[in-house]
Amino acid sequence: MRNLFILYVLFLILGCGGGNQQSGFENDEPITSAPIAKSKIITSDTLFIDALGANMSEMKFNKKVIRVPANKNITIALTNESSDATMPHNIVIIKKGFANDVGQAGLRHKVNAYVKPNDQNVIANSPLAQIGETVYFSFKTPEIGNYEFICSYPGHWGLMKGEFITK
Ligand SMILES: [Cu+2]
Repeated sequence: MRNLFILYVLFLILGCGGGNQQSGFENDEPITSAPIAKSKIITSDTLFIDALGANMSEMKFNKKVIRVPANKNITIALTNESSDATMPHNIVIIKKGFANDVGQAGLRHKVNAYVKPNDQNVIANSPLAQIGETVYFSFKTPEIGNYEFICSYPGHWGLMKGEFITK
Protein backbone atom coordinates (compact mmCIF):
# COMPACT_ATOMS: atom_id res chain seq x y z
CA MET A 1 0.00 0.00 0.00
CA ARG A 2 2.80 2.38 0.89
CA ASN A 3 4.60 1.55 -2.35
CA LEU A 4 1.47 2.24 -4.31
CA PHE A 5 1.17 5.59 -2.67
CA ILE A 6 4.78 6.44 -3.49
CA LEU A 7 4.21 5.41 -7.09
CA TYR A 8 1.12 7.56 -7.24
CA VAL A 9 2.97 10.57 -5.87
CA LEU A 10 5.85 9.97 -8.27
CA PHE A 11 3.41 9.75 -11.12
CA LEU A 12 1.89 13.06 -10.14
CA ILE A 13 5.26 14.73 -9.82
CA LEU A 14 6.98 13.23 -12.81
CA GLY A 15 3.93 13.19 -15.01
CA CYS A 16 4.08 16.97 -15.19
CA GLY A 17 7.67 17.09 -16.40
CA GLY A 18 8.46 17.48 -20.06
CA GLY A 19 9.82 14.45 -21.83
CA ASN A 20 12.18 16.37 -24.07
CA GLN A 21 14.79 17.63 -21.67
CA GLN A 22 18.29 16.32 -22.09
CA SER A 23 19.47 13.75 -19.60
CA GLY A 24 21.92 15.13 -17.12
CA PHE A 25 23.64 11.79 -16.70
CA GLU A 26 27.05 10.99 -18.04
CA ASN A 27 27.44 7.27 -18.18
CA ASP A 28 29.71 4.78 -19.83
CA GLU A 29 26.69 2.77 -20.76
CA PRO A 30 23.12 3.61 -21.66
CA ILE A 31 21.09 4.54 -18.62
CA THR A 32 17.77 3.25 -19.75
CA SER A 33 17.18 -0.31 -20.75
CA ALA A 34 13.66 -0.63 -19.46
CA PRO A 35 10.83 -2.02 -21.50
CA ILE A 36 8.02 0.24 -22.63
CA ALA A 37 5.70 -1.20 -20.00
CA LYS A 38 7.49 0.76 -17.31
CA SER A 39 7.28 4.04 -19.17
CA LYS A 40 4.53 5.49 -17.00
CA ILE A 41 6.90 7.22 -14.66
CA ILE A 42 10.08 7.29 -16.70
CA THR A 43 11.66 10.68 -17.18
CA SER A 44 15.06 11.66 -18.46
CA ASP A 45 16.21 11.80 -14.84
CA THR A 46 15.27 8.20 -14.04
CA LEU A 47 18.14 5.81 -13.65
CA PHE A 48 17.46 2.11 -14.18
CA ILE A 49 19.35 -0.49 -12.18
CA ASP A 50 18.88 -4.24 -12.24
CA ALA A 51 19.64 -6.67 -9.43
CA LEU A 52 20.76 -9.92 -11.04
CA GLY A 53 21.51 -13.47 -10.02
CA ALA A 54 19.49 -16.51 -9.01
CA ASN A 55 21.43 -17.29 -5.86
CA MET A 56 23.72 -15.89 -3.19
CA SER A 57 26.91 -16.46 -5.22
CA GLU A 58 25.61 -14.90 -8.44
CA MET A 59 23.83 -11.89 -7.01
CA LYS A 60 25.04 -8.51 -8.27
CA PHE A 61 23.93 -5.19 -9.64
CA ASN A 62 24.15 -4.70 -13.39
CA LYS A 63 26.27 -1.60 -12.84
CA LYS A 64 29.56 -1.30 -10.98
CA VAL A 65 29.67 2.47 -11.27
CA ILE A 66 26.84 4.98 -11.19
CA ARG A 67 27.70 8.52 -12.26
CA VAL A 68 25.18 11.27 -11.68
CA PRO A 69 25.22 15.05 -11.37
CA ALA A 70 25.69 16.44 -7.88
CA ASN A 71 22.84 18.22 -6.06
CA LYS A 72 20.19 17.07 -8.47
CA ASN A 73 16.83 15.39 -7.93
CA ILE A 74 16.86 11.98 -9.55
CA THR A 75 14.77 8.83 -9.46
CA ILE A 76 16.25 5.37 -9.30
CA ALA A 77 14.19 2.45 -10.58
CA LEU A 78 15.49 -0.85 -9.20
CA THR A 79 14.28 -4.06 -10.81
CA ASN A 80 14.82 -7.39 -9.10
CA GLU A 81 15.57 -9.81 -11.94
CA SER A 82 16.14 -12.80 -9.68
CA SER A 83 14.09 -15.94 -10.10
CA ASP A 84 14.56 -16.96 -6.47
CA ALA A 85 11.82 -15.78 -4.13
CA THR A 86 14.25 -15.75 -1.22
CA MET A 87 16.24 -12.98 -2.89
CA PRO A 88 14.71 -9.57 -2.20
CA HIS A 89 17.02 -6.65 -2.94
CA ASN A 90 17.26 -2.96 -2.30
CA ILE A 91 19.74 -0.26 -3.23
CA VAL A 92 21.22 2.00 -0.59
CA ILE A 93 23.43 4.99 -1.38
CA ILE A 94 25.96 5.36 1.42
CA LYS A 95 29.06 7.21 2.49
CA LYS A 96 32.17 5.54 1.10
CA GLY A 97 33.65 2.89 3.34
CA PHE A 98 30.56 2.23 5.44
CA ALA A 99 29.04 -0.76 3.64
CA ASN A 100 29.52 -3.13 6.55
CA ASP A 101 28.41 -0.57 9.14
CA VAL A 102 25.24 0.22 7.23
CA GLY A 103 24.51 -3.45 6.57
CA GLN A 104 25.03 -4.46 10.18
CA ALA A 105 22.98 -1.54 11.48
CA GLY A 106 20.13 -2.46 9.15
CA LEU A 107 19.85 -6.08 10.25
CA ARG A 108 17.18 -5.37 12.86
CA HIS A 109 15.17 -3.04 10.65
CA LYS A 110 13.38 -5.34 8.24
CA VAL A 111 10.31 -3.10 8.28
CA ASN A 112 12.48 -0.27 6.98
CA ALA A 113 13.95 -2.38 4.14
CA TYR A 114 16.94 -3.34 6.30
CA VAL A 115 18.08 0.25 6.70
CA LYS A 116 18.39 1.75 10.16
CA PRO A 117 16.16 4.84 10.29
CA ASN A 118 18.16 8.08 10.22
CA ASP A 119 21.44 6.22 9.72
CA GLN A 120 24.05 8.97 9.38
CA ASN A 121 25.94 6.92 6.81
CA VAL A 122 22.95 6.52 4.49
CA ILE A 123 22.21 9.10 1.82
CA ALA A 124 19.14 7.45 0.32
CA ASN A 125 17.60 4.03 -0.07
CA SER A 126 14.97 2.19 -2.03
CA PRO A 127 12.24 -0.05 -0.65
CA LEU A 128 12.83 -3.79 -0.96
CA ALA A 129 12.13 -5.16 -4.43
CA GLN A 130 10.71 -8.67 -4.45
CA ILE A 131 11.46 -10.89 -7.46
CA GLY A 132 10.14 -9.41 -10.67
CA GLU A 133 9.31 -6.15 -8.96
CA THR A 134 10.50 -2.66 -9.82
CA VAL A 135 10.70 -0.13 -6.99
CA TYR A 136 11.23 3.58 -7.40
CA PHE A 137 12.65 6.20 -5.11
CA SER A 138 13.64 9.81 -5.58
CA PHE A 139 16.22 11.86 -3.78
CA LYS A 140 18.57 14.78 -4.18
CA THR A 141 22.08 13.60 -5.00
CA PRO A 142 24.82 14.69 -2.59
CA GLU A 143 27.57 17.21 -3.25
CA ILE A 144 30.44 16.32 -5.58
CA GLY A 145 32.25 13.27 -4.31
CA ASN A 146 32.69 9.52 -4.27
CA TYR A 147 30.11 7.39 -2.51
CA GLU A 148 29.04 3.77 -2.62
CA PHE A 149 25.88 1.82 -3.24
CA ILE A 150 24.99 -1.53 -1.73
CA CYS A 151 22.11 -3.90 -1.20
CA SER A 152 21.58 -3.98 2.55
CA TYR A 153 19.53 -7.18 2.58
CA PRO A 154 21.26 -9.44 5.14
CA GLY A 155 24.36 -11.02 3.65
CA HIS A 156 24.18 -9.24 0.33
CA TRP A 157 26.37 -6.18 0.67
CA GLY A 158 29.63 -8.10 0.30
CA LEU A 159 28.82 -8.81 -3.36
CA MET A 160 26.13 -6.31 -4.18
CA LYS A 161 27.99 -3.04 -4.21
CA GLY A 162 29.45 -0.41 -6.46
CA GLU A 163 30.69 3.14 -6.73
CA PHE A 164 28.32 6.10 -6.74
CA ILE A 165 30.02 9.19 -8.12
CA THR A 166 28.61 12.69 -8.27
CA LYS A 167 30.20 15.50 -10.22
CU1 LIG B 1 20.35 -7.95 -2.38
